[in-house]
Amino acid sequence: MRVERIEIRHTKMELVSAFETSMGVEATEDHIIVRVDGDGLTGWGECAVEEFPLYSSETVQTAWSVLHDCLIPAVLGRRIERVDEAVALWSKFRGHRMAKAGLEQALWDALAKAQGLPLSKMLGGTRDRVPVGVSVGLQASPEVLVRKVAAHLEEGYRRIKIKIAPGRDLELVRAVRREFPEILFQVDANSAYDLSFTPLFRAMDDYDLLLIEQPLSHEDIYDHSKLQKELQTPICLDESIHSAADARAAVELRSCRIINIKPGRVGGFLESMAIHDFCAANGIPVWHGGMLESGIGRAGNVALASLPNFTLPGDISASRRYYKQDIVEPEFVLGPDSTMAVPTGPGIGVEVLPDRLDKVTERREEFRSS
Ligand code: SMG
Ligand code: MG
Repeated sequence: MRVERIEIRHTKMELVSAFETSMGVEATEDHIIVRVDGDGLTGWGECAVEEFPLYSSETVQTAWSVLHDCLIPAVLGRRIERVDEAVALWSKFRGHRMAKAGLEQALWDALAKAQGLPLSKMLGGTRDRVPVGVSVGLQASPEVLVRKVAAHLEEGYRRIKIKIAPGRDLELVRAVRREFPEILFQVDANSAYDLSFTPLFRAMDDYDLLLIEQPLSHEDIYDHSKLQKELQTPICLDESIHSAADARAAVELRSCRIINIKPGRVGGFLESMAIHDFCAANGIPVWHGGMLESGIGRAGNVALASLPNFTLPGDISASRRYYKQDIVEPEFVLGPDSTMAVPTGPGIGVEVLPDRLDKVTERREEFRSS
């Protein structure tokens, strides 16, 4: 296709309930939606950036600037037949992986539509339903958390992840495990600890956790190898893995036994697939993380999670768990046995609703090839 027009929008969507983690609390979610047009095709993507550099160093502002100054000029007016051609055009620009991933997704969507194929098939997906779970933020007390978990189990989620933070950890794990002895259960620290907390994590070995996600620094791989040696519970890395090279370092150092893949964090689906394949070849299970995406990003996440080595349930919940109204149709719903159906229509397989998108748009800019 010839890339004739690209539009970017800063969107702000109100969350159904505020999400608290060791990094802070958020009540609204800011992202960038990317639209690419060419040869009568339209592709959509989402940059999973946030308002502030808390989870990642990228923000709406940094991604906007890099899209505007570097990534969009690299592809606008060009003929792109395969996504790797676009990635080659912008690979000289370092970092800014969430910005790249949003534009990459829009190109994948358009190119999949050009072939009449669902994104899942383009990426090498092999399943029509993917196992999913829910990520529960920090709550006012262990009792409130237990009630919240009970409500999600009632909705049909079979895997629960809770957020932990220093001083709000073992007590929460104990409370949830006591109430629900059988559930698939894991924790996410979002980098809030250091090695001095090794005894705390060792104590978590008694609670049959599926994994402990990103206990140490967001930039660390080495200290995680020291911690993993002390634990029976697998460590799963999230923030520290930005590329297939990072995944290789983490696996060779034995810093983790499981990896969380988010296309935004690693720069897109191509890099996600490289991590997926490396992990598959090395006996490391992967699962799909979440960045509270709208239905546009979620459609991409579900497609990627249909690849064979995504064997653990993803942080991919129903649209309603995040937003009163999604900006796509059909919205994502929880299916039987805590699974979600992989869209089967061409591209991302959902329709973007223009009025809903307009309603949540804070700023918009359009680029046309001459
Ligand atoms: O999309 O369901 C979701 C959220 C999953 O916990 C989640 N994401 O570290 O894994 C993680 C966090 C990152 C976002 S917190 C602002
Ligand atoms: Mg995480």
